[in-house]
Amino acid sequence: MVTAQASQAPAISPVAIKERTGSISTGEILSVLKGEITGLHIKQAFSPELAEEITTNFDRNPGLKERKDGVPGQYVGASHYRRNAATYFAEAESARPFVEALFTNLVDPVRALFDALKRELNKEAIELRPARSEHGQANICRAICWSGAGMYSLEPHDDVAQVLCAGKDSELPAVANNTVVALNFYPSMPDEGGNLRIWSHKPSDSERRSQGVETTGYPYSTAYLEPLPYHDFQLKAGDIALIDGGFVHGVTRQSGNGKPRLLLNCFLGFARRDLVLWWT
Ligand SMILES: O=C(O)CCC(=O)C(=O)O
Ligand SMILES: [Fe+2]
Repeated sequence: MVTAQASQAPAISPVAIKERTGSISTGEILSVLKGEITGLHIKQAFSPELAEEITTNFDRNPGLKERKDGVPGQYVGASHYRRNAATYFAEAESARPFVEALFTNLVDPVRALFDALKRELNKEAIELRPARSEHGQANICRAICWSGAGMYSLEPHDDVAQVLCAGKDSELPAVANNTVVALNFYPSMPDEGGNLRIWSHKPSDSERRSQGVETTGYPYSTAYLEPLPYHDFQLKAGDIALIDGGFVHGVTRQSGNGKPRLLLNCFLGFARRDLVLWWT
């Protein structure tokens, strides 16, 4: 039975991590999109003043809601997770004014990144645009505070299962043939905890099935992940992190001064050689 047991152990995939301080470059974003870098952490990538103003706009946002899809958190915007294309894009359309209100009178740092990436990709005849359908199109990002009460404020998961299951009428499943990149901006962080943890494991379809998470990618158990090495990104307000969302990742419990952990997030990836889509 040794062989049967060995085949159940999660496969280890090496992670390539890059961490530095400064402005993010479009070349680095492309390296994550191409799968050359697994995790990119840019410290002090946007200003503390901008970070604080976005956090205030989140706290006061009339579109702030509690998540009701089994993942504990408060959010502004729309999530395609466990939704079909019609529902997701309709929600994205109705949430748009609230997402825009996060950036009232500010230079939106997420849009600035996409504008720069778009110029770079256009030079290679690659289009960059939001995912869309007859029901609407994706917003630039969503804003979320995770509120899981256990060891993780966001349980370990992968971002690919939800893309594979986005529905036949959706543009998204094509992206799962390539790297699904999660793009994360952190406007507010507690002094301790709230690390983004990435495990050296990119589950296959059969590994997902063995864990019963083939349609959601969420959550992977502590027992399943126990034998695997991991890397913790220790984030501060003003940081940006990009990861290959196919790798299992989660957010450690936060402690410290009670400052909220606020995330601006979206996903992006190649749907075709000449098309990069983003969605939330
Ligand atoms: O909050 C984070 O750092 C990660 C968020 C995440 O994994 C997700 O939104 O899928
Ligand atoms: Fe994720």
